[in-house]
Amino acid sequence: MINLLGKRTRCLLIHPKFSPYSFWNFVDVSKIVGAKYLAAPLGLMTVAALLPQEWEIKLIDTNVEPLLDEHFEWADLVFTGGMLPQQIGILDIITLSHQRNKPVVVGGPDPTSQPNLYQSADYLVLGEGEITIPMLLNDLEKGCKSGEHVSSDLADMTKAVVPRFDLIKFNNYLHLNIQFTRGCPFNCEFCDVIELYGRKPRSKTPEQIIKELQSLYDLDYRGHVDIVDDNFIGNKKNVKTILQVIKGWSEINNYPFYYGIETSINLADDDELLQMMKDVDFRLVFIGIETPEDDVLEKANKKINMNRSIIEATRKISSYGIIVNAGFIIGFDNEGDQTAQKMIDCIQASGICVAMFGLMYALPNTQLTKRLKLEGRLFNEFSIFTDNKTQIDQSSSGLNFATLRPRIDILRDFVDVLEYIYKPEHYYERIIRTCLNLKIDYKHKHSFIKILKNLRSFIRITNQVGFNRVTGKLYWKMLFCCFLKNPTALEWGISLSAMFIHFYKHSKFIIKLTNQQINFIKKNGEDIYNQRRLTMTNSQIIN
Ligand code: B12
Ligand code: SF4
Repeated sequence: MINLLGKRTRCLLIHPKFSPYSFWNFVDVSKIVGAKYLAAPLGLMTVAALLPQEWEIKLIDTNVEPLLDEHFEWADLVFTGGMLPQQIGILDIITLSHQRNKPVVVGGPDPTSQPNLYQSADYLVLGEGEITIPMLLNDLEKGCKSGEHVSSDLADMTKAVVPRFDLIKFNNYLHLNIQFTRGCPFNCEFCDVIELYGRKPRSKTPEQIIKELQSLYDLDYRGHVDIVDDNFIGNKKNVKTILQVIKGWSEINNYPFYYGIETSINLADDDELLQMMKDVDFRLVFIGIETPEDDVLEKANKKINMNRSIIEATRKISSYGIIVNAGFIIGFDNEGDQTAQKMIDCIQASGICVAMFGLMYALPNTQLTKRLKLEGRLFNEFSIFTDNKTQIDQSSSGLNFATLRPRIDILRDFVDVLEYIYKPEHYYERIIRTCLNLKIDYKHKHSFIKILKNLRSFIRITNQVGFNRVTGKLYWKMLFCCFLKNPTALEWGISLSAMFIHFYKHSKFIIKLTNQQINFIKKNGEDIYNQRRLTMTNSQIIN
């Protein structure tokens, strides 16, 4: 009999695999720089810090290492969880644990959004772990063999713990993640962040943030730190205080890190904030641009993006040495025939290279999903994944509802835009545009070893893209252009060229999947497609 709260409780945390076909799975790029996956599992590292620290804890991220029988044999208790695209993986881990008679605890964003799918877990621990993990521990102490621990309360971030960064091998990842705040003040109809984490940004204190940075520093991590806040500038006053404190700490520690963030586009309105970010070495931002059409934004309640020039905003941010990556969506209700062209113009003219262009996906529990359900347009089982080869993310599984505009038109537009933006000539044109806009004065300096590693990556990238029929000429042209006009941006030019290896492959894969759907609708009609989607997945229909 296992004593689950005994001193020697062995707890195995398993991070389920993401599909290698995902836009975000930079497998090829990771290989070039000697890593295995984009980012570390911050959720499970945080869970680990919330468990009794006298427990023995092991974290297996199946994106970077195999999950073995011996891991299960070692464990008394298994913890797993994650987001929607990890659904199949989470369910598999429940089965594997049960086959080995190990109790399993499940939590994280997808189980919180759709607990009904995970009833086979022994313990469901939903919502924010800071609130519900103590409830689980309490029940374990009482000897409960199963249970559901739910709370819609939001955690007090000033009491948040430092994640257990020591449980992972840093070299496996392109960058590390940390989180300062949760929540976003805006109210976009399609957004699940505000349903899960609320509209009032909650922040850790500057002292907590420094403690986290110091913890990474003490573990000898150097380089790229991604701040995965829902909206880093959700509370601008607060963020300025945080930046000031980070600046002081960075100066003392010789700028060990540079940063990436997720933010809303109104960052471009605040020069003071941009300068403060530059002073601390922020290099990347991810912005949900979604669509360049104001009337579409208005209907989706994404008003913060309206009445502004995306091109100007991107240029402004780049002028502070910060690269803009962005998300774009097609499939909003009130789009028209001009949508695709406007999207292409916006992406091309702004020079955004990392353009995550996907189909609208109604995520569980959003205002959009509720409206579509009321209108009788939401497909049954709209967010159940059963096939991880074709159900990957919003690009492969989007439009999980009956559309107002003919579905076939949206899908054709989707293909047209993807073909255009990831055509080598157009992508490389954007690299040049981005690199020429960047005014770089970076504070973090690479170590000698990192410079050698970068040199090795440069040789690998040049071998792959510089002597390649599709990208060869474009690559050399871009290198010469950057070298002559803005040599400080050369490193970015090379990195963005490396990313194209992935984007090119990924866009071809998504285009092929989408064309199968288009052909089915052409042959059978949209009504038949919609009827079948009520009970079948997209892949079951088209295959
Ligand atoms: C960083 C991030 C990413 C990174 C992933 C980093 C990585 N490790 O691979 C990238 C950019 C790749 C990404 C991509 C996507 N993401 Co994302 N992402 C995030 C973001 C912004 C932060 C995640 C994070 O680290 N949070 C901090 C940690 C501490 O929070 P947490 O993981 O939720 O963990 C807490 C609890 O959930 C709980 N918990 C977590 N796991 C477990 C397990 C157990 C057993 C227990 C008890 C508790 C527990 O305890 C923790 C402490 O409270 C979240 C939003 C958010 N605020 O979380 C979205 C989020 C997770 N992503 C989401 C989505 C939809 C996606 C995409 C599908 C589309 C998109 N938005 O781009 C893609 C698909 C990815 C793929 N590879 O296929 C949704 C998920 C919704 C859902 N129902 O599952 C979220 C919630 C919001 C959003 N719309 O973006 N994402
Ligand atoms: S700005 Fe982004 S995070 Fe905030 S509500 Fe809108 S989509 Fe969600």
